[in-house]
Amino acid sequence: MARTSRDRFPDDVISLSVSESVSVGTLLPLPTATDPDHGRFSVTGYRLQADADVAATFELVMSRGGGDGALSVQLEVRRALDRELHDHYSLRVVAAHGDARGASNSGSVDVRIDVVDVNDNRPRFEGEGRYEVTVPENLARHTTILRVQASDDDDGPNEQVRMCVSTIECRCLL
Ligand SMILES: [Ca+2]
Ligand SMILES: [Ca+2]
Ligand SMILES: [Ca+2]
Repeated sequence: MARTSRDRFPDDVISLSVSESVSVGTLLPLPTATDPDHGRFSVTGYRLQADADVAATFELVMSRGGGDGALSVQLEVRRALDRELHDHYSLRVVAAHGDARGASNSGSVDVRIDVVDVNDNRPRFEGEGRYEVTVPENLARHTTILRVQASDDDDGPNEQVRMCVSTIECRCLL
């Protein structure tokens, strides 16, 4: 029996979104490839094509279940995500089959994983977050005596900074 058909995924490219606060061990669903051939030429496994960093972050988990015994595949999050370090990952999942003569006619799907931001960073003032300024006693009213700047590593509304002023200490030097 000659192999005549490619293993096929429903789409060539898929996109997933996952929160950067996702727990290690979380499983992300992937589409299952189908193979028009039968027997030893059916889909028997999946393998990951990715660089070392991606491969250390995600791992394929295969299971065979359901009434038809089809082999399903999921992506397991292997280590904590941090959107501020990596906001997306790209990898390829290749469907393997029973024919050991090579992968030239295997099907594949390219997966893009976007890491969704959570508000896990506080605003930081430039410098050490401590400012000192000396002003003359006859300073004119409404004179600008200090400018401060703060930034936040998060994204979108999570990086917006709101400032207020409070008096924490007032010393009068005689
Ligand atoms: Ca983070
Ligand atoms: Ca923030
Ligand atoms: Ca964040």
